[in-house]
This record gives sequence, structure tokens and C-alpha cells, in this order.
Amino acid sequence: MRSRSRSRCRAIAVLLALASTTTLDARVVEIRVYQLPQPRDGRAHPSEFYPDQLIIAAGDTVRWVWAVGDHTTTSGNPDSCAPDGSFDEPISASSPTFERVFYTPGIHAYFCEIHCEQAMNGYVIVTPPPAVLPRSWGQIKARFDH
Ligand SMILES: [Cu+2]
Repeated sequence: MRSRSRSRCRAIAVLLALASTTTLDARVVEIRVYQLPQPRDGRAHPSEFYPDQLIIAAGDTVRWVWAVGDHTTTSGNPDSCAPDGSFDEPISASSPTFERVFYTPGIHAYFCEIHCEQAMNGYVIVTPPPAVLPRSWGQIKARFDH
């Protein structure tokens, strides 16, 4: 009985350690999805993602949050409005948020399919995860012994 509760305690400690290491550095960053009133001078650009350029670290979450209008978050080339199939979610009153964790470093472009021609697009720039500092002389030495 005693060893059973001890192993349960150990399991809980491991879970807590895992939870703290995975959530300690990861962030959730929000992007607002707007549709502004059409300007009187007829300029097109009434819809936007804000901010439309974001720098995050690998493992961070981006959360798109609906504000006004019907939109999509569609991965792909905003110049040609061509989806690449990585993600494609509606952002509207009935589907007000969309979250995605970005693991792969690089530039991830996306656009709104409905307003792509009006340059409603954005970029998520994902930096590599920070280097882990060596914790012992042996680890430091191992880096230079080849
Ligand atoms: Cu849109």
C-alpha cells in the first residue's frame, strides 16, 4: 500500500515537472481579425490581421481572435492567394477563435481567402528554440572534443 502511494506521488511529480517544462517558455500570442469600415475615398484595405507580422519562438501558440466580419486564416502564398493546405480555418461570429502551435522555424505566410485580393494577409516568423546551456564540465568539454 505504501509503495503504491509512493509510486503515485512519483507519477504526479513527473507530470508536474513535464507540465512546467512544456508551459514555462511557450507563449500564446493573439492576432485580432478586423474589418474596418470602407473609407469614403474608396481605398481598398478595409480588413486586416493585427499585428500582421509576428515573431514567435518554436512551440509558441498563435491565437486568431475575431473582431468584425467574416474571414479565414488560410496558410499559403498571399501574393497568388494560393492555399498550401497547412491550415485553413474560418474566423467569424460563429467561429471566433483559432489556435495553432508553430513548431517549425521559418516564415509562415497566411491570408484571408475572402479578402486576399485586398491584401488581408500576415506572416508568422518562427525562430528556433533557444539553445540549452550545458550543465556540467563534461557537457561543455564534449562540445569541443571531436
Ligand atoms: Cu477577411
